[in-house]
Amino acid sequence: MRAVSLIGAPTDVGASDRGASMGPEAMRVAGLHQALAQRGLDVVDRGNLAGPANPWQTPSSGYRHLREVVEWNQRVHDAMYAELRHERLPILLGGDHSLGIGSISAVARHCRDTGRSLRILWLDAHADFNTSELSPSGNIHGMPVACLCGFGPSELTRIGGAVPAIQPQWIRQIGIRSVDAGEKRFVHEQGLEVFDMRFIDEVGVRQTMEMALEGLDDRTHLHVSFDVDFLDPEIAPGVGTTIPGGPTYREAQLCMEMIADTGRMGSLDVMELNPALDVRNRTAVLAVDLIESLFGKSTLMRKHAPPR
Ligand code: Z70
Ligand code: MN
Ligand code: MN
Ligand code: MN
Repeated sequence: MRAVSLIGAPTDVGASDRGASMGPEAMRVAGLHQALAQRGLDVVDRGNLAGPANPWQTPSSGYRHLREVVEWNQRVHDAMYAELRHERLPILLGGDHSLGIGSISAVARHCRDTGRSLRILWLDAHADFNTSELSPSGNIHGMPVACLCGFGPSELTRIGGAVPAIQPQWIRQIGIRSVDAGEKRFVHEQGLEVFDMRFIDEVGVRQTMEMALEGLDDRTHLHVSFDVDFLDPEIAPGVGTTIPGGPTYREAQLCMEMIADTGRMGSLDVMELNPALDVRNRTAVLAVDLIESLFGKSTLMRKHAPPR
């Protein structure tokens, strides 16, 4: 698919830190549209979705702003699904990561429609696998993976028309380094495949990504959910929660280059960019650079595959 659509979802209702609502505009200012157009893609910017304001309240019954999160996710679902139906590759510009529920449930629906299998790469410092019982914060951006797997309030789990929207075995989590105690037990119980930072330190990005991308075929739709806090805070300060010990610039580039080499990416989320905490928009500029790699920018044409 060479046609790409940008969808802005300017909200931080799923978080307790404010500012991810400015993410879409920062990505535009960093030149995302032009960078992709320069790669020969047909790029359309659909502008920003509209939704309820952030009411800035404490959690109630275990969730902060559940009603608003549901509404935003319904709109994200509809917008992503419409692009997929038109054979365009949607790029969701977040916005906090709770919107991964609407995005990925739309992708899963599209895969059911078209008889494809789905592989999800979840690039994040966090597992985002909390439930309201397990969550220390009530913030729904810590819960999208659980909701997609059917563990969450029905208003969120049913957005894509099938419950659960996805199976845990379809997911590969990469770069994880901050997981809450109850969440950790639940990740193990559900058998999520997690390549955490220790794994990456021990085997390296190359082998990690080979494992995460194993088994794709020409019927696989690959969805990449990129939480910008995946990156090391030294290179990416513009996120709500900086967690030390993330991938370096080159490690992150290699992840993206190896994803591009599969030729299977059919949809992308770029989430949790927080311009209020950034330094001269450098995190947005870095995100654009990494997205260019996801779409096949490479330093040189390669003559040889490197030895194993
Ligand atoms: C913690 C929670 C979180 C950011 C996700 C953190 C969740 N596990 N934080 N993304 N930035 O509150 O559930
Ligand atoms: Mn398709
Ligand atoms: Mn996340
Ligand atoms: Mn995160």
